[in-house]
Amino acid sequence: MTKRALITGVTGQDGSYMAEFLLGKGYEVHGLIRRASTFNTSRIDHLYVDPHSPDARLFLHYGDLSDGARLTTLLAAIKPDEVYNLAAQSHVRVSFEEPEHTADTTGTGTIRMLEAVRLSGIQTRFYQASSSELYGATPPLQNEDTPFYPRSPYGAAKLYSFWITKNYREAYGIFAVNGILFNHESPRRGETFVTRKITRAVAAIKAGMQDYVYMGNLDAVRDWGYAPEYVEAMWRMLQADEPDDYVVATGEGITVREFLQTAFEHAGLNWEDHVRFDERYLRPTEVDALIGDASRARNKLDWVPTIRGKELARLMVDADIEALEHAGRPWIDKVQLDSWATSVVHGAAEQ
Ligand code: NAP
Ligand code: F7E
Repeated sequence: MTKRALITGVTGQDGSYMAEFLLGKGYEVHGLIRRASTFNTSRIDHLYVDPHSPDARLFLHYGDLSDGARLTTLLAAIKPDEVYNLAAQSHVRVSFEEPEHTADTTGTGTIRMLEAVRLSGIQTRFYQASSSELYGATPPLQNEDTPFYPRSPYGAAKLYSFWITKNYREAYGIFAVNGILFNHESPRRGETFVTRKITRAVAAIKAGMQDYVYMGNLDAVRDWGYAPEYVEAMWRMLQADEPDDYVVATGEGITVREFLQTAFEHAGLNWEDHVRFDERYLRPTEVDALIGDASRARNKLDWVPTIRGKELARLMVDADIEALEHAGRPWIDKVQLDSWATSVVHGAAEQ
């Protein structure tokens, strides 16, 4: 029997890799997308097959985590075997500017999804995208027993989602799991997260399109892993015999400064010549250090990461240099090239 999955946040970094992964496993994949005035499906366009075709296995549905009635109707209609709740306002700095919206999407959105599962009465397995931001001020190493201390509206919203997922598991017997994922990146990472901001800037500086990139706190330590490996961990959680919560991390932390240095050096550049400080990128409360202990995932799910921090930096620099070279081809409209440069320099209200 073909398995059916529903992915919220299918247009995001993780959602796109998850769709790819599940299609590769023979699943029928349904994705929730938000209506926008411009196309927002660039990360999954390569997976799309006209739904009229008998070969189509990816189906997209309009919806929003703020619209509980729509989520309930969709769950009942699709009857998925597995739900991956990946949608969220996922930017920590932005959550200080839009705390209420973040609470509504990243927090309350989860209860709307869980209610949709409960009310549909179907036996679906539910994955909640929890985050290492739950640990916040609690120092590393962090594992499933480490106390939570969130440091942002984003972290606080994810804390609610973590506990309500656990509560629905205990109260209603739903196979609901939390993946407590540490930072994970890729060439598809949103352009305003620090890794991608850096690797895009390296590509643009190398190409002579800009001279500087403006950054905030370079002392923060993060445990950066590779997103395609992390979506496999999510899937493994839903294949387990019993529902549980799992840390997913590489176990190695490096500073933002070390990531910068590695990325610039990989392109033959000295980062100190090109990086400037802008306090705009500081946060009212910072998370100093996140390094995860993923022993439970290794022991129970047989999940082991292979790509970490500095290797990831090099991989992402290569991808952004190549992307820019493609954008610079003569048959591409110059406007596209300009808009790349402009968005790197001005950051399009970047964080
Ligand atoms: P992302 O690239 O920012 O993607 C977020 C997705 O959520 C996008 O598809 C976005 O749609 C969708 N979305 C946002 N608000 C929505 C709403 N109100 N209704 C429906 N969809 C909405 O995030 P990601 O990096 O893939 O992360 C996936 C999930 O894991 C998120 O929940 C994030 O908080 C969590 N997480 C991420 C990391 C990490 O390091 N990447 C670590 C731990 C946890 P649009 O494309 O239309 O904006
Ligand atoms: O910041 C510092 C910043 O925005 C990492 C999300 O996926 O992972 C992500 O949250 C660090 C922070 O990610 C800039 O202060 C310095 O210490 O890439 P980031 P994040 O806040 O760790 C967690 C696990 C999630 O769950 C989230 O969804 O880098 N930093 N200078 C900067 N950060 C940004 N964005 N821009 C800067 O200029």
